[in-house]
Amino acid sequence: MRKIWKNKEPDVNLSQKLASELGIPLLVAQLLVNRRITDVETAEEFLHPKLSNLHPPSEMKGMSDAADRIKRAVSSGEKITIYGDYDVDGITAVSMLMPCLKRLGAEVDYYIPNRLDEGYGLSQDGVAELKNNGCKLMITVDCGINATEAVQAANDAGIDVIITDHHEPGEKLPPALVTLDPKLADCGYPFGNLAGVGVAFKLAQALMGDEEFLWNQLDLVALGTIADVVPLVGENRIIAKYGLAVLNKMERAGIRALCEVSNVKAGGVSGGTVGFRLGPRINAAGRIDTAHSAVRLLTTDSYEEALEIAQKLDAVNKERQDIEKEILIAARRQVQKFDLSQEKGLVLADEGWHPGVVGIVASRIQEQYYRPTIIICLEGDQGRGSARSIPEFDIFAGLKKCSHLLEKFGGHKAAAGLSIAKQNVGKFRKEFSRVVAETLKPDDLKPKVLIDIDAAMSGLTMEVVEQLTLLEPHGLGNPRPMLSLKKLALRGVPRIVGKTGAHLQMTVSDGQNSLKGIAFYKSEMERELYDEDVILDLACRPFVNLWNDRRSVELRVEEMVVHHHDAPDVMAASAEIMALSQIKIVDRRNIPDKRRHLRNILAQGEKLLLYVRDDAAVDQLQQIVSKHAARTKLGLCYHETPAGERDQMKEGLIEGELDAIVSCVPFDMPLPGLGHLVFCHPVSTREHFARCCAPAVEAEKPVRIHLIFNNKDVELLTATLNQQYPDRKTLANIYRKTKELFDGKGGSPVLLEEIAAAMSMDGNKEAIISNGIAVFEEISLIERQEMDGKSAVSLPTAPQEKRDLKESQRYADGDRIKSEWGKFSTFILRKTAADIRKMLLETIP
Ligand SMILES: [Mn+2]
Repeated sequence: MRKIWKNKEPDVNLSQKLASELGIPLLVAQLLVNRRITDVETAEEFLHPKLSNLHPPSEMKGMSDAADRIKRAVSSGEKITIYGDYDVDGITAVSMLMPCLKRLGAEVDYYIPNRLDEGYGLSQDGVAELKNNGCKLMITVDCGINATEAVQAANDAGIDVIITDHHEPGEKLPPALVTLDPKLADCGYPFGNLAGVGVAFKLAQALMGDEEFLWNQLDLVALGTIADVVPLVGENRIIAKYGLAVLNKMERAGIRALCEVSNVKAGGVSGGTVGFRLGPRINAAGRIDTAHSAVRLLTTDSYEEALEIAQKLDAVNKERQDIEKEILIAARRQVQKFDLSQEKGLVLADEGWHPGVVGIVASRIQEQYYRPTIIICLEGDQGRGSARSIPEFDIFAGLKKCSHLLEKFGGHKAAAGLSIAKQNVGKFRKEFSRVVAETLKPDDLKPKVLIDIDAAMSGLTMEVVEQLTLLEPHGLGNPRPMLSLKKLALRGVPRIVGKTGAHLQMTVSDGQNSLKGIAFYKSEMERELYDEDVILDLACRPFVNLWNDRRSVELRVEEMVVHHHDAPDVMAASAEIMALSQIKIVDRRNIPDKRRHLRNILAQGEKLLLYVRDDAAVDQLQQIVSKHAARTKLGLCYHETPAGERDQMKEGLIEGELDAIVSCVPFDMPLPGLGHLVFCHPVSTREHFARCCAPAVEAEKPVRIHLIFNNKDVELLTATLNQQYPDRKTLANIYRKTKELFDGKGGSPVLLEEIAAAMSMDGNKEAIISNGIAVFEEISLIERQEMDGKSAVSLPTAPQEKRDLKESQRYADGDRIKSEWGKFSTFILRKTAADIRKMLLETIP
């Protein structure tokens, strides 16, 4: 789906002021302004986060009461239980807070509900279990703010409750002893976006002060904060920044083990690593298995134990990914049956879908189709669903409008959960889609790329790009900067890279500067870049690449728009030159995967002419084509293919009975309607090359001439020519040996295979000897004959006058061709596409 590019257009005056006051590049200042950071002090704090800028925990209402109660429990030896949730936020909160309390001398354990048996959050069942274990004080983390009944049950069981949570409170608060939640209206805390682990950390801070021990727990706080996708601004930014530094030290056994199984190197932990690699593996524990192993992982001192758990989590995560993939495929299949012009909101439902992964699947479907998406797992006559929305649609409000069809629902603008009776799913699908359609404008359903700044390539110096790292870590509320660079040209040949050939590497230029770019998962766009004179607009993120100790600015290309100029060259004078100027050279010399490029060309379904090196290569290519594009109808043209058959092939291609011709000789007759002309291998001379290109010149529309040979093909052609045209020394040896054998047999014919057996030389011996004898035949030194169906030769009995090899046309041709190839091989491999096109212009008659 083509995305809409949305520019933020930062306030230039404000940016300039900020840039000069802070002494930072304008680009960085513009990015700050885009992130609503407009004054010097806030900008300083943002660019250089400091632990000392963390807010005092005492500013949170209830903090000192909570700390007092916990200290009392410690001194009187009351049992404390930390009650957490089974996601990364909850697990890290438990794993962070427990050792802090232990260090204070508390008798403490924890409880995390089982996702599948008990479900989310604080429950009465959980409280009952705590009571049995002798708990006197319960501290919730990342949950509890709406668990009125469970808290009441705890109170009834003689358990005091301290709620620490970051979720939105309901109208009535649970009857806890103390409730810590920055979302409380009267909380008084200056920062409202802490994660659950962040609130728990404030409590730990209140209990412990500014201790080294506490700062070392920031790895877990950052882990939970980033994984919970809270905005990475304010206090969260300080936590993320310092926490990532602790994570990268990898002193915690569990983190080291987790990074080991996730293939993350020391120093390589970024926000993205946490979100996409570490987080999901920790989450896997709660989703499918139990969360306890994850707590154990993050709290053990034994690397061996940690590694064992990490490997288990990794396996569970893979299992989860497999389940997810399966459901995703099934969900996509459902979407494909919809008429998307009608279905503006997607409601997908089926039996047997795993409730633990439908949220992720909903996100993926939402991203792919850019529509609010709800995935429902049906079980019996009930359904449980996960909803994910696009920024343009408030899905919680949308569900509200359909609430008469739902049993339960909850959530916020971007994501929600629901339960529904199976019989209502059909009605709900119609209703929800109608609500979405009523709310949204057509453009709302097109995906957007948010561009920070339309930049100039000249502005992306090493110094500026280096300073962009000051804006890290990125996440919600502080996205990685996205720039647009427009009207760029391609330099050289884009390359398909990566193990599976999924990515595209290219160099782009604004005419003066050029930068290398990598476009992940965009290799299919390669065919749009066939013309070397396309114009590109990029949405990209610049970064400093370190390779072999050399640093360079490069671009990570996220989106690419390709403009073609189709206007004919006005400089061209005659119609003939016009036709020539329309030849497009698609320069893919030394492309790593030739076959893939061939497949791309075949897939376009245009008429093709493919040139290969020799008869054997014609057959090889036929096999490749029939394997990858079985329906392609091929005409095969060999050295000895008679002219009549060639004419038939030509007619066949024009009439559409053939799709392509594979030839090892110049096919120099007009081929109207030809789309592509492909040199799989180089040819030996300039004149030969020009003859091969003749069908392109006479075509009705521009023909693309693809050069897809490589260094090795050039070497092979050298070897082929040496075989086809043996040199003087080789010829002398062949003659001498033949005469020797002939004399030895008393003048009876000698078989070619006898000569071959008697000689040693490199390459295809039989072919070289046969070609050598063809030269001697031309100058009547040797006569060829058939003997029992085999090739044999004899020498004339009459004495011979001395003959010069140059009298043989074949020898003279070979001499000339090899000498021309010596020069032309360098030309065809090294010169630019423009030079090659120019040469064609000059050479084609
Ligand atoms: Mn949370």
